[in-house]
Amino acid sequence: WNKIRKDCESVDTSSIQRSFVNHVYSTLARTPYNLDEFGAYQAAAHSVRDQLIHKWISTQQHFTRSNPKRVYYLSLEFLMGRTMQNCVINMDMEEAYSKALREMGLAFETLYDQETDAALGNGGLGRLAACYMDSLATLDYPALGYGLRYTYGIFEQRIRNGEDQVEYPDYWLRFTNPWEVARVDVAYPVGFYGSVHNDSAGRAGQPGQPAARWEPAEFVQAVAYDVPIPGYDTDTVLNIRLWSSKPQRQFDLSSFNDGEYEKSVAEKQRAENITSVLYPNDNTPAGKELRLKQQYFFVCATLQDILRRFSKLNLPWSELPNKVGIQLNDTHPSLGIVELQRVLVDEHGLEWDIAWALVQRVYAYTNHTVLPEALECWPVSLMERLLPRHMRIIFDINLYFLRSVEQRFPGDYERLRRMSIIEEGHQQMVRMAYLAVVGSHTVNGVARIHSDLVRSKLFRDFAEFYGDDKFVNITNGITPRRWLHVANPQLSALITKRLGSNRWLKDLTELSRLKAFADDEDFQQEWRQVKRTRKESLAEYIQKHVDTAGEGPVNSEALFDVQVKRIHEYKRQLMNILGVVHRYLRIKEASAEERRDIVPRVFIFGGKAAPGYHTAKLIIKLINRVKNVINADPDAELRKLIRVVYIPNYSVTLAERIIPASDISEHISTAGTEASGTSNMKFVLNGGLLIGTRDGANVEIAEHIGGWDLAFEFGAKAEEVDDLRNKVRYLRPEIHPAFRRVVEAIKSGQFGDSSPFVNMLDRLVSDGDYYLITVDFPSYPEAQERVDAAYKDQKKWTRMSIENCAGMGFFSADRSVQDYAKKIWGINPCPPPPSK
Ligand code: 26W
Repeated sequence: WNKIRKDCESVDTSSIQRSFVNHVYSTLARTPYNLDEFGAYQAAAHSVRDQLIHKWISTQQHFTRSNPKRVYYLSLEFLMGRTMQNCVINMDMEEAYSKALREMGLAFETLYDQETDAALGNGGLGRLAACYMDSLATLDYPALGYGLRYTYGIFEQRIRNGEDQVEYPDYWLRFTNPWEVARVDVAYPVGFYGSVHNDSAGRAGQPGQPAARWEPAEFVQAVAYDVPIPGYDTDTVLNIRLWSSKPQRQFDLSSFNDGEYEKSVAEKQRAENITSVLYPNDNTPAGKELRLKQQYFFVCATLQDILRRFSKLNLPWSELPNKVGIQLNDTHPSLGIVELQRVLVDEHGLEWDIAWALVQRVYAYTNHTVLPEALECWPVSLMERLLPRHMRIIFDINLYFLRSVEQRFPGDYERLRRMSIIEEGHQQMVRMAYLAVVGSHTVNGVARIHSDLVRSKLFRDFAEFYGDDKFVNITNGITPRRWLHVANPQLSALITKRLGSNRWLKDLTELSRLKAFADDEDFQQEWRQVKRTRKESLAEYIQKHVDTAGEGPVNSEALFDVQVKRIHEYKRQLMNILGVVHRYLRIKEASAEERRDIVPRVFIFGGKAAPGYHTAKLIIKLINRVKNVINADPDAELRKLIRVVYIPNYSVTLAERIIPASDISEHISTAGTEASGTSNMKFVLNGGLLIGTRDGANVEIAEHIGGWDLAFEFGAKAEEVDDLRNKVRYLRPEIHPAFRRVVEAIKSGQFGDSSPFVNMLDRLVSDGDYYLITVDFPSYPEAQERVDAAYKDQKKWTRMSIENCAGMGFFSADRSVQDYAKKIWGINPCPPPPSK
């Protein structure tokens, strides 16, 4: 067996060719005569998959033998993007595949474009999970990701009539998925609804004797699909296990015999519904029963899997926290806390207190937002119906917790009300964030300023109660493999050439050695050449794939100004487009002489709005209206100076194209609202500069690159925001004339019928400017002027660009996961033994 297996693993040219041809014939049932590009991609993908699976099996065997503490990363989102190129690069097989296929007359690199994104996530949080899996694998950590295998990923966005977002289903599994392994042998039952029965003593839910029996009324099955994740420059291949819901039986025999065929099919449908669609909400809970079902389905199956692995070790329960660490990616999987308590108490007969101490030592919780409307709360009534036993356990957890608070702060009922996991009101609600805090040993924010706000504002009472040690910061990071090496091979090659090795791909702090060349004339030229190439390639994409209404190609000599991210009021795309209008009006009135001094700009927007988020959709409409008018301005000279592009359907794959092409990118959230941001890191890593507020990771990026002299900062500080909001609301300070003029221009109909926008704009200039656009506006165009001035001096600009990139070492996801491993999980790398 071993000898034959070694043979299968070989990646010399002829083995690759044999494997490729074999997949063309026996996997695809095709021949060279009817093999199109997509078929060639599929055969290549299957061949790469074979390689992946060998290493993956070895890794899993090695983990089982070494038996270290493992960490389980629970996330309802994994925004993976494409896989094939990332795989061959991480496994160092790109050249081998390229050569093998080239000899057969095929260009391997052109096949990458055939792959559809795996887009099982909304934005930052889902992409972060994907980056962390790459880093965990690269550093050989014994980790496992868990998620859901949605049949439909994040919707496809199209722009209708040149202005409105419309959503189309993303049926990404249409042509089967070579990057997963169906595990029909790994399946667990998951129950819903039903009733709770007291234990024999009849004291269910009572302190000291809380065991009870839950009899669910409905069962579905969770079936595992495994997605292998190769590390870079290591043989470690980790796993993301995604659950798919299936009916418990193919059909209900009794109803089938009763002739109720339709009913039995309906039951199957209902089961499959659970993992059918990713909720497209970013930062606002859907509040739907199906979403709660997804969450419970997820944690129920995951815990059965984790506990089955633990039970094979034959250890006492007290060992659980020494073998299992569970990281909750936001509150979405926080029912896992309740489920573990239920299993320990009801199914394994542990004492409540003993079980609860174990639960708290197992879980840790990452918070990704402080926006109040984004915090998940579930109605008690819904929870009671869907998960009656869990609801009782939550009440008990809350009871014991509040008793302990009362002990510390006797008689402070106001405090108890504030800290209660159950929010009282006309409808009782479960505050999932509080549940997550109480059930975890550590809570972390995702950038320093964010973690400070988490500790001092969002969970202030909890920090006071538990002490500050429970609340830590782990600044987000990104994988330099995908976000520099794969996305920008030109820059990667230049950096490797200059540093003399590609060690920086595993130790990103190596980039700091680039500082020495920031003023080097030759290096500067090559650096600029890379950026130019990438801008031309994006211009080409826009020309080919974006509806530009015959406006002609964008000028790749112009400054590319990019804002790509989910559309949200707090991210202030509205302020950006109002700034664009301001600039447009200024150029319109400028003399020919003044115009000679203006730096030409292309404003590039991209991002999806949650389908039910009215204001976000309105912002998309406004951006496109402004775009349509500016790009069609009769003044051809003006059109050379300003251009607006909306790139539809922003995705991981598009990000890989757009980010390397940016000169400046916008991270302009109201201070204190963006937890971290991660695209800011990606842009800077690719030599783009930032314009931004003192928010999220912007603050730390500025520090690491050498201060705000190397980035363009503006706007109110987080500490000032509360006062400013009150001021705007109650005192109505004078609105800046430039801002008034912009609003008037839109209201006058200069960008078409203004009626859809009137409300949104009037709110800004009356008392509804919650995100302080009118407050930050004057300083925003000012910061843009500093950008223009800096860009005019190309040497200075290039130096800044190099210094920015050189400072990015800290923002590698490798550093982030090492922080988690040390500060939260207490796990060590488990590298594969050297192969014999
Ligand atoms: C249940 C509704 C819902 C859905 C998603 C609430 C909240 C979310 C996420 C927390 C939204 C999200 O992706 N947050 C982003 O997380 C990134 C990774 O930490 C940060 O970089 C972003 O600043 C943060 O907005």
